[in-house]
Amino acid sequence: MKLSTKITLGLILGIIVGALLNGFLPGHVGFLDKYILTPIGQAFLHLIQFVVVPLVFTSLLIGFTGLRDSSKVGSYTTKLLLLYIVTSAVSLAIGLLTAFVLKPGQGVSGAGGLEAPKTEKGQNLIDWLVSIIPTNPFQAFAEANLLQVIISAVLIIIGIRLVGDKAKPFIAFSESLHAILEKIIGVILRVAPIGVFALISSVIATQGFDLVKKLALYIIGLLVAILVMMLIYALIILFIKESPSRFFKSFWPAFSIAFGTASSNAALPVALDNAKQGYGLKSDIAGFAIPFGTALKRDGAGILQGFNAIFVAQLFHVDLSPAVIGAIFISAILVSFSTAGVPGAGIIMMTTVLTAAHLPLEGIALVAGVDRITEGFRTMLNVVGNAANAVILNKWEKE
Ligand code: DAS
Repeated sequence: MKLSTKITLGLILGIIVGALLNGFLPGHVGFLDKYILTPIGQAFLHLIQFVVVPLVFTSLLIGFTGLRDSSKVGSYTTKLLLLYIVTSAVSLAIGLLTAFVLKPGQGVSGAGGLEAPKTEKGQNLIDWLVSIIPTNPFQAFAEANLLQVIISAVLIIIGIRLVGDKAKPFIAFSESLHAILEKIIGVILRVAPIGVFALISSVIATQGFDLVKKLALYIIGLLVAILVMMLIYALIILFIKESPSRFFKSFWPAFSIAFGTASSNAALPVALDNAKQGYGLKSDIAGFAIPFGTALKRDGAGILQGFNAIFVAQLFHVDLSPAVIGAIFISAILVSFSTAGVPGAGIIMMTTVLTAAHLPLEGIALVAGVDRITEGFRTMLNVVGNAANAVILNKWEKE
């Protein structure tokens, strides 16, 4: 059986088993989740995170040191940023529109009495730009700060180009490390079906469904917006004369791991493999675009922030003036670029958007309870957007 089929089976079985546990063994769920499902799921997440940082570093290094034309680094970065800004604006607009049309916040009783969970206040743009420059490459590696790892790699690549022959042993070492990491990924992926099974069944088994019923329109609205954006990507791929079905088939292992783990970072090693071996992207493009997108590109997070802000405004009967909508739009785009690729990151960033639009933070407490239900889908969209933009760049470069 193919790996992607096994992972899909793991997901489906996880949903069924989780629902059965939730429905028929509610008294035992706590024990089963604490001692079996969560440890297995976390162990799998740790295994896959083990390869992320060295893999990003070595694939960038191999990709760019192999290039004759060093201006490619700048050209890939500019083109990708341009694509990201346009597609992120589209996804955010879809999130806002869906919330305006479905009105998920109307008729829901407010979050009165609930306290907003502790969330971080986001940085402003200039602070953020300064913060992505690493002061210590080892710290960037140790903290798995992907943007800093990428910038460290680019600086080292510049050094390698200037040094010439003396850098050859370092490049040979990186190539060897990269080959080893690829083999390790192959081994880890053999247990992926069990890992995603444990993660998904844990989510469903421990979910309280009263809140889900109360916020049904919120959940449905988010899922609709995510689906529409995925369809738009399928259309864009068709438009550039590539095959959407080949795209979704080749990247399915990465998409399903994103869904199961709710972490774009965890899906990165698989996405990289799918891009090169599965879809056949040019190796230097895949090696740059996939890590770059994993660090920056989050369509699902943008949709979440836009949709959620309108939801909170409806919940607390706040008038949405053009100035408020503008504040939501700009802050949500920036937040989508700085949301980490780890579970729960979207919720942490909500404060920034709500504060920018002067909306009450109490809404976060209400939606935090159902966030994990939609998070798998939005993380999947994050990876879909990342992969699709890499495919577009590949085509753009070919032409
Ligand atoms: N779960 C996240 C991701 O890994 C981001 C989010 O919470 O929106 O992509």
